[in-house]
Amino acid sequence: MTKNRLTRGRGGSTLWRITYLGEELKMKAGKNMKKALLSLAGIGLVSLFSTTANAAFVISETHTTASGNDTYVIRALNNGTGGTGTKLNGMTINVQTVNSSGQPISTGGVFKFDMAGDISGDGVNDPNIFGGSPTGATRAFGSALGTFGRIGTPANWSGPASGQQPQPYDSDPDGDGIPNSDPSVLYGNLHLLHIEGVTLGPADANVTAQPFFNIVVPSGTFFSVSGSLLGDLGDFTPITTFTNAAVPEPGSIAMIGLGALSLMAARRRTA
Ligand SMILES: [Ca+2]
Ligand SMILES: [Ca+2]
Repeated sequence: MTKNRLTRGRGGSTLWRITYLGEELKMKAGKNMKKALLSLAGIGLVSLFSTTANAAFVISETHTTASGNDTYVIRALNNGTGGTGTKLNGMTINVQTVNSSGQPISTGGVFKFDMAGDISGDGVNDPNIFGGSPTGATRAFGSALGTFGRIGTPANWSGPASGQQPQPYDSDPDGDGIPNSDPSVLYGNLHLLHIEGVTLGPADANVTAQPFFNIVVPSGTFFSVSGSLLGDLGDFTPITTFTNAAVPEPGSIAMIGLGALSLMAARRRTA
């Protein structure tokens, strides 16, 4: 961890730039810094969800919290340097709930789904895991209503090309108008979702990172995103598995603790 003092604000407050595991954080010295450093040391480590570069696709996220749930939007930038072109055209992605060490879990917090619509038209509501395709209500990325995976608009989305798990995602997979199952049971306790497919019209992704997954979980739930993405050139390219879970090295935690103590001591001396 490295730290640099940036500015001296009003009232003697100091803005620090702290680089930790490649993530640059800015924070004011004082009680907010203590809180932030405690957070870094293993409590509520959402801020460690660092940008990940791999081959061609640069993965990033933004998130909001409302009504007890966290909503994450996962995006990919195809920057034109890895032989995959400049667009985002397909994905094979798993989202998995994990514990604080990044290991898969099958209990506790689950992915939330938008179960407000009957996509298969049999009178039983279905989870909208494609954000609106084919006939469900369109959901914008950032929607707190539920988890879905999609590239481009629902109209362009041709996925899943060959699969999603679990199946079925709709209540009438044979299309006879008679419900086969109630997906709210299966999708009401889900810790792993797999979606694969391609778009008909690839999204330009070299200037603005394009969203491909909207993830809604109970606040504080950790998850991982893994799989591969397809640009307009080349084949599917694996992305580095990344997670919002805290997996700092023990030595780093000790360094943060020491840093926090010394910074707070310095703060007291200058107060
Ligand atoms: Ca249905
Ligand atoms: Ca049926």
